[in-house]
Amino acid sequence: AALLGFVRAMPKAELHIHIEGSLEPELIFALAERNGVRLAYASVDELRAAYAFTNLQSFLDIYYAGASVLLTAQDFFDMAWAYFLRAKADNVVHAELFFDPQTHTDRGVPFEYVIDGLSRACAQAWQELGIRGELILCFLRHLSEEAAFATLEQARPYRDKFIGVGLDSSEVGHPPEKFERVFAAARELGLHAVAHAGEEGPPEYIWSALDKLKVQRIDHGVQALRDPALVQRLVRERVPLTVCPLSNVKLCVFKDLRQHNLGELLAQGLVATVNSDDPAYFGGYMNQNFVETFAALELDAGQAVTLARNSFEASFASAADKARYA
Ligand code: ES4
Ligand code: ZN
Repeated sequence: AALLGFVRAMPKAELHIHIEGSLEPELIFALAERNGVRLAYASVDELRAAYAFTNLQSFLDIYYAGASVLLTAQDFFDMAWAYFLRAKADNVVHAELFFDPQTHTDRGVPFEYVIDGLSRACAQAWQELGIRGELILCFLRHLSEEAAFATLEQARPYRDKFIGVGLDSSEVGHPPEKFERVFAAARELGLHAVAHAGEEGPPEYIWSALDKLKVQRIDHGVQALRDPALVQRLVRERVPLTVCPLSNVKLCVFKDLRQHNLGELLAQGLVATVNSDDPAYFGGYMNQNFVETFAALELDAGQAVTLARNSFEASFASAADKARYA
């Protein structure tokens, strides 16, 4: 209807997108061919058929396998450029891209190739598409604190090419406090800090992301509603939640989109945003997330405006860019 046209056309910021999760099956096969990488799947259709997930871990296993085709700086550029073209189609004007260097450096790909390809795509997105693209380096929480420190050390010469650090991968059993010291070191470098918390994990992980990692946003955070004192704090401090509705359904956090708590998060005054997470795996990019969620939860134009405003408020855009989008 008219509402959905309005939602599609709204300028918006995307704050929770794993760039490796934008790798479409067709590009996985094209890069496998180009690089002589052998895949465990015979065809695009066979690979797509494997995208039936029961929880976060069942997804991560396939997501890391897909990323194995990325070898050169050009591969990282091509992946991010394809994302920016999709972002343009959805009127995303500002995007903060997560990347997982350890997924690549652990396979022998130099950190430099990863950051060079991604940062060249960000520069071209601004020049040719008018989209501001920024990079956030994520530590894999299933790996050690020591490995995270080694990654931060590798990244230091490229400090000007990324704006922050994040924390992703297997949540349960890997609480934020495992990375307290490495986040302190990153903040010491003037980097922004965010963390996945309360996707599958308990509200306690949201508390420790705030108190131990001193993050500025919570990625997902949908489990916060289980803890009223936590909600009160998030509302009072206006801590944004980067919510990913289609992701949550695909990973069985909610049984279906009509069960999703986005409407309730907004009703309680939380600074919620809508994002795609891993769009190639979860059924769509930004506008697909908006349109399906608005239909399922019967959200209105006022909520659309709130979500778009929240996305810019929650972003790490410059004051000048925020003023332009306000
Ligand atoms: C992720 Cl959905 C999700 N959760 C945690 N870590 C991730 N890495 C990529 N997608
Ligand atoms: Zn995520």
